[in-house]
Amino acid sequence: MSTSNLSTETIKHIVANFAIEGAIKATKPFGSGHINDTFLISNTDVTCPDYLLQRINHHIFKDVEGVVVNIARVSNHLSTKLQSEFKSEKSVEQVLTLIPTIEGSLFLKDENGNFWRMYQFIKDSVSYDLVSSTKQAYEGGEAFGRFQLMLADMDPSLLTETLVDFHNIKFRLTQFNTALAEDKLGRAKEVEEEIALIREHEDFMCSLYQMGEDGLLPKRITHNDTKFNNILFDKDDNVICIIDLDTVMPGYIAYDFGDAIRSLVNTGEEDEPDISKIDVNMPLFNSYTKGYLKEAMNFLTPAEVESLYLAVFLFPYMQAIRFLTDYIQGDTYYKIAYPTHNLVRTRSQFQLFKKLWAQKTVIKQIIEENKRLASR
Ligand code: ADP
Ligand code: GN1
Ligand code: MG
Repeated sequence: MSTSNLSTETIKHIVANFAIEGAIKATKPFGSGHINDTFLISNTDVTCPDYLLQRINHHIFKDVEGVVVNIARVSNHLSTKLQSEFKSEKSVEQVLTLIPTIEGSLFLKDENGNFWRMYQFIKDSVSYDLVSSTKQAYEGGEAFGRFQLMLADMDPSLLTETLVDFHNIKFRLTQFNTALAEDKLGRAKEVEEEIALIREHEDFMCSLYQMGEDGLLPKRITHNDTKFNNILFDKDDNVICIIDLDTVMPGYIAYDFGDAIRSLVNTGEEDEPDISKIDVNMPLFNSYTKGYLKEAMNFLTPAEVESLYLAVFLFPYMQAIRFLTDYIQGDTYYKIAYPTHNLVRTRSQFQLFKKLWAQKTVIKQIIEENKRLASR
């Protein structure tokens, strides 16, 4: 079901279950996420907050309670940190506020079996699908670095691994190979070039996984969906809040670096059909890395720093495989706007990967240089 199938009456009926202040003025579909459905609930009372209602895709997030408990635990930890040691540096930074139901639960299961949760809406904020300035990139890098830093002393075993193997490339390759073997819709013949590209780079792409298997990378609490549009900025491009915490769980820190870079450096949209528009904006890469390492060098091990480079290539490659797997399987995972949407997304991500791959040396140098600057 898409957001358009949910009537205003249905949304109002759902909202009535949550402990909101004021009264509903209007409801409207919001955001551009591929998995959940989001609605902005505006308030008649200007002294009360607006709200963001989300229907959680429970076909993907099967343990909804685990998801919201993870979010609540992480948000509490971040709030405590921001109120104490981090307060003096950046007092504007905020944390997501979950609004409980009237019965005190962090989510609602409705009579149709749908799952809902609500946040306080952060006013006067913007998020960017396409990044245009090095200031945005630097601030975003710093924010994700601080996010990881503030969580570095929280025990990862306090969180449930709600999506097991989410960023495990071996698992993604197995899923892809299974889809290809079944080839339910006969789509494999359209993607021979993409299959060849996947095979060519498989070994390199498994090297981050291998570092983990070899015990070189600690499991920490990571965000796992660090698309750049999951950062809310104010009108002066200062970060207000990191959002979309559905996937916070134990992971390797390089996951968050790789996924942020994937969405940040691309000069085109994630689903740009004209691949000639896709290139790497290297000044943005440099600024993000600078901001990120300024914070993250406070806790990263040398092996973790080394792993960042691998993630720069792994994330567009793995994202392309995930889109392609969904295309071959018949588009059951990501929302699509037209029949070949997942194929277009695949090609656009592979183009980004190729452009990054062609600049391996420069990418390595930029990480090294910013590591040096942050260590001074
Ligand atoms: P999805 O998983 O579908 O990407 P998000 O949680 O990222 O869902 O929310 C979708 C969009 O809603 C975001 O890109 C952002 O623009 C906006 N948004 C999310 N949470 C808030 C919030 N608490 N306050 C204001 N805007 C928000
Ligand atoms: C999904 O919901 P959204 O759009 O923030 C996906 C991410 C992908 C992203 C690609 C739970 O995120 O992993 O990187 O699409 N989330 C899930 O745009 O699969
Ligand atoms: Mg999002």
